[in-house]
Amino acid sequence: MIDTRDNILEVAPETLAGHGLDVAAIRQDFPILEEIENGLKVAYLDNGASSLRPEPVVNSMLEYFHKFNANIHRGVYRWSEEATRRYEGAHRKVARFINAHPREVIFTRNTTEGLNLVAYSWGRTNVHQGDEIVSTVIEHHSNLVPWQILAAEKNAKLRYIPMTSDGQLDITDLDTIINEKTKLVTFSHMSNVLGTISPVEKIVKRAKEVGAVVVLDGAQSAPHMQVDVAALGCDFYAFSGHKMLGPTGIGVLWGRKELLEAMPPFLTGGDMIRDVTLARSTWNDLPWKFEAGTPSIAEGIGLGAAVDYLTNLGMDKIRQHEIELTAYALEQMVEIPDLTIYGPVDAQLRGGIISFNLGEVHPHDLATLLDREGIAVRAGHHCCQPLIELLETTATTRASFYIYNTPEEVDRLVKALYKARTVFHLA
Ligand code: C6P
Repeated sequence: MIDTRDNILEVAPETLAGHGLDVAAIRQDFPILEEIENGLKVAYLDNGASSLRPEPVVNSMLEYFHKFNANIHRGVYRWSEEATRRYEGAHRKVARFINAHPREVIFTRNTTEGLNLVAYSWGRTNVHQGDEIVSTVIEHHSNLVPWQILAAEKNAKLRYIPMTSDGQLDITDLDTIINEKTKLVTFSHMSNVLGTISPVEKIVKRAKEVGAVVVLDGAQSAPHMQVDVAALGCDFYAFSGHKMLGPTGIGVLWGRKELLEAMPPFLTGGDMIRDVTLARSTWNDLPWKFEAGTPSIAEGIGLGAAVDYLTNLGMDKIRQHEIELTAYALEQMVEIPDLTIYGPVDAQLRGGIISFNLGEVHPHDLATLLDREGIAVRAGHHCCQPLIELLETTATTRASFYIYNTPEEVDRLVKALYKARTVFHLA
């Protein structure tokens, strides 16, 4: 079989000089922000659900469609070779982005698929009756349901790290929760409801003491802070392209080479095999062993462009921008009567995510009112039903920030919340 995957290293993206983010310049790359709805520009504060895409990302995908649209790894003609080069190049860009080896970077559809891959492939091989799996009470359903199914299937026990009253992981009893029976510890790097950043170092240290494998759900952290998987000390790290300026339909699972090599494949079929006879098959090298079938080619290329864009801005500057914006928002929001804010009030302890409730007003009603003011937020349980129950509510409204959000947009949110107090007869 002809196989044209390449070993070309893309040129490292240059770093822009300067201090802080030039938000005005960034906004120029997002023409959607100029769209007018009901006479207003939209303040897009639903980045926790999905980010917007800048022109370089859109253009990188258009270029594929316009100039070298073809399947990868198979054709010896120029279009296919170029598509292969760009798609593989995106693996290298992502690898650099998280300080990993490209062979350990598997392109998936999203975080959900990455976590399921670990649960099915690593989990079903390594978790046995009587073993324990440790997760936390603040997890997204994507980092909960796969482990519930695995535990039920294997007759293993699922244990949870609890939460403090201000929405941080309570690691007081970590040494008991993670013990000699623990095979796997899995938790979100940053909560999508509370914004809380997890104490990775402490949990990883304890997990390693008992020889457990550590899975990090990076859906909310990879887009917003510098991630170095080697420094984090975890074994798997999953995230989604669409929350970090990339397209939907593409995500990443990073895993340690030794673990990935020892694991059976997750999905099987084309491209993930080395040799197939009627009797048996052998598997391709990493990462292709875990990328069965024709992948999301344009989306992979788009993710590569997104990573370039973020790298050019600088992840530390992005984090700093979000800390400032969150602190500015919290400072004003704590003053709003009847507003309950979930999670720690210190912006350093959280990402750019703020969940809240206004008196007894239903979050969907509040989100609808905010929409009329040109503010896009999410309302609901955010795919975290157990956590929402622990917060003793049924849903929250959530504002989540990114590189293009401004203090003026925060002011609009705050003003609209005061207006909501009047509309809903709280004032
Ligand atoms: N959270 C939100 O609005 P997918 O859907 O596979 O790209 O990501 C799943 C996922 C996993 N973990 C965390 C911490 C997440 O926040 C998400 C996605 C979105 O909060 C959609 S529910």
